[in-house]
Amino acid sequence: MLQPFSGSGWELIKGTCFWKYSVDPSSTLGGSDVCIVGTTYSASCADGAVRFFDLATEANHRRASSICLSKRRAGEGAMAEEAAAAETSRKLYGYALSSNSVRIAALLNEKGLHYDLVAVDLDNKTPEFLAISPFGQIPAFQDGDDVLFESRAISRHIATKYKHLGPDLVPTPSAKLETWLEVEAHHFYPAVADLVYEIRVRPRLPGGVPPDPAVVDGLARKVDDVLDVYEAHLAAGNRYLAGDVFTLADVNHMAQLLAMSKTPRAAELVAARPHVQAWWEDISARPAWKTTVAALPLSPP
Ligand SMILES: N[C@@H](CCC(=O)N[C@@H](CS)C(=O)NCC(=O)O)C(=O)O
Repeated sequence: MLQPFSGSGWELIKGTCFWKYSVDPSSTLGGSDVCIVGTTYSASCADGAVRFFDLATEANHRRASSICLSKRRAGEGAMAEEAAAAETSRKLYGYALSSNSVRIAALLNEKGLHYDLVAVDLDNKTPEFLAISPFGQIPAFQDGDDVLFESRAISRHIATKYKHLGPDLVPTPSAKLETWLEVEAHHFYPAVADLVYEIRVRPRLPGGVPPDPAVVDGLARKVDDVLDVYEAHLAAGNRYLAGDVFTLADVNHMAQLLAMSKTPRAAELVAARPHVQAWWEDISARPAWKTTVAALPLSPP
């Protein structure tokens, strides 16, 4: 519930607070809590940290509050967790143009976690790399003592282990989240990856030939069918894939959506669907995503 800002008992964190967020009286956030400045929230959490949230929707208010509340409940433990996260050494084995590697970079940036990118030469896989990625594929990830391969397992691990850092990307329970994580893996990714490969990758391989228009048309039709389902889902009142909050399901799509945006034939398929296009514009405007993309040596379409 949004109420006009009344002033008393509320600390101005930055600029002017226009609204205050009212939560269950038994679980108030404390003196300063949440305020909005334009479309930016600042939330003063009970652990002393001030967090910022984007876009002034009521859903985001709820989310900002629950993040603060869970921080507060965790108390000292949460602060120790943040300190431990900051000290953990992380290595992302991959390379910048692998969309499965970008998936992980995007998530680490959302969580504000430092990592070192270890560039892998896929033509000369070292024993060290094969020891942590037995199928010889990137990405692989070392997170302190945790070693993982398979990008979706890595992304789930990061989102869960660091649930309370940055945005909570795995709110539970969430039937939509579970569903759309699987839709990405089994419908969206295979269709889009095949199309992008045919147009952008195959012609650039040694001895590569220009894309076959008939093959491209067939692959584009498969992407069309998949995106029709997304358009209907988003048009049915879902701002994000899991509903009204940005989650891991959205993050997992971003690297492939970026590849589509750099591939005119694929970008047209997104642009033709207003809700899919609006969703992409929304999630790609996130600061963490901009940081991710700025680090990529992207080739022109
Ligand atoms: N299911 C794997 C697929 C990983 C994958 O296909 N990686 C590609 C690069 S994006 C790769 O390592 N290719 C080299 C190879 O298979 O030897 C994941 O999601 O991590």
